[in-house]
Amino acid sequence: MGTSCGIIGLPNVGKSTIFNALTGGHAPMAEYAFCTINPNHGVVTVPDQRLEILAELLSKKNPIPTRIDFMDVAGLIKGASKGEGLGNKFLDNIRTVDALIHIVRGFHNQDVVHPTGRINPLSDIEIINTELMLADMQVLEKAGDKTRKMAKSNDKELLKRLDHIDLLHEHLNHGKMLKTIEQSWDTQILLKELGLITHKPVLYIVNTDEDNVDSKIINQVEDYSRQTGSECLSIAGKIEEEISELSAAERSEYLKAMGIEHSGLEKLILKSYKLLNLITFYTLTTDLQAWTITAGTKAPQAAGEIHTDFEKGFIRAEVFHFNDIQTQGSEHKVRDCGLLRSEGKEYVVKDGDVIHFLFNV
Ligand SMILES: Nc1nc2c(ncn2[C@@H]2O[C@H](COP(=O)(O)OP(=O)(O)OP(=O)(O)O)[C@@H](O)[C@H]2O)c(=O)[nH]1
Ligand SMILES: [Mg+2]
Repeated sequence: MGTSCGIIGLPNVGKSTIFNALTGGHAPMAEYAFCTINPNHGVVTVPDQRLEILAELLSKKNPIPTRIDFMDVAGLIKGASKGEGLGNKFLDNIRTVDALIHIVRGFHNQDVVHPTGRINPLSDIEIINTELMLADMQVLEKAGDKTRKMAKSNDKELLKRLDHIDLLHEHLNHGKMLKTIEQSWDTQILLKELGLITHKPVLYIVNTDEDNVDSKIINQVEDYSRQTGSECLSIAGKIEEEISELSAAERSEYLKAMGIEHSGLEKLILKSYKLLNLITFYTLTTDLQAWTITAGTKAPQAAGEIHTDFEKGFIRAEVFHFNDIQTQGSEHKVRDCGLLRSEGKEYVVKDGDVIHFLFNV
C-alpha cells in the first residue's frame, strides 16, 4: 500500500535530525533555517515482536517486516501559502502523504535560531496549521471557480460537487481544520482528489532537550493534541539521532542500561501506525512476511496488497491467528486443534492473522 508520513514544522525544529534518526539517513542538518530545500525520502521498518516470535516458531530465517515511508520537507513559515520562504513548493510535497508528523520545538539551544525569536509551542503550531488551512482554502477556491464555470449548464453532479466544495471552504473559513468535519462519502473523495492537507491525521512530536526536559511545553502540546483529536509524543531528537548511529547491539545495550524498552523512534513508528489505523497480517510462503492494511479491509483486498492477481482470482483464505500458534507452539498443533479456518470474500482480516490465500488466475 505504501504508507507514507510527511515530517513538517517550522524551520530549525529538528525535522531532518529526527528524519535521520528514523531512517538512518544522512540528510543535511544545520543551525540555520531552510537547510532542507528538496524533500528527503526514507523507508523505516516497523518493529514487530510478533514477527520475530513467528519466525522462531515456524523456523523461518530473515522474516520480512512491513515498512512506512517518511518524507522530510522544507520548514514552513508564516505566509508560506502566499509563497513566503519556500512556500507552495513545500506544500505540494505533502499533498500525497497519508499522515503528518508535526515537529514542535521543545529544546532551548541558543545557537539554533527560532524563526519568531522565542519558543512558544502553541503559537508555533498555530503558524503551521494556519498556513495549511490557507493553502487548502486556495485549492478549494480554484476548484470552486472551475466547477462554477462548468456547472453553468446546471449539471446536477457538478452542482453537488460545488456544494461540497463550498461546505469545506466554509469550515476552513471558521478557522477549523478539515479533519474535524463530518465526512460523507462525497467529501472524502473530494479531500483525496484535491490533495487537501488539513484532513490528514496528525502526530505532534515535541523535540525536547536531552536533559532538563521542559514539561510545561510537553503538557501544552499534549493538551492541544487531545483537544484536536490528534496523537502526541515527546522525544529528544538529537540523542535519538546519536543512538541511531550505534550498531544494533550497542543500541539495545544502551537502551537496556537506561531502562528503556522502546527507543523514542520505535514509539514514533508505532504511534504513526496507530494514527493511520493500520494493522498487520502475515503470509507464509517461501518467506515469512508482514503486510500492512487499514483496519476493516476484507480478505480479497488484503490479498491484493501482495499481488493484484491474488485479489482478482481470490477463492478463499486459510487463516489462523498469531495467538493460536503462540499458545499451541506449532503449525501442526494449530491444524490438529481445528484452529485453521477457511474464510471467504466477506472475511474482515484481523490484526495478527496468518493467512494463506488460495486463488485462481
Ligand atoms: N539541543 C538540541 N538541538 C537540536 C535538537 N534537534 C535538532 N537540533 C539542532 O537544531 C538545528 C536544526 O536541526 P535540523 O534537523 O536541521 O532542523 P530542520 O527542522 O530540519 O530545519 P530546516 O530544514 O532548516 O527547516 C541543528 O543544528 C540540530 O543539531 C535537539 O533535540 N536538541
Ligand atoms: Mg531540515
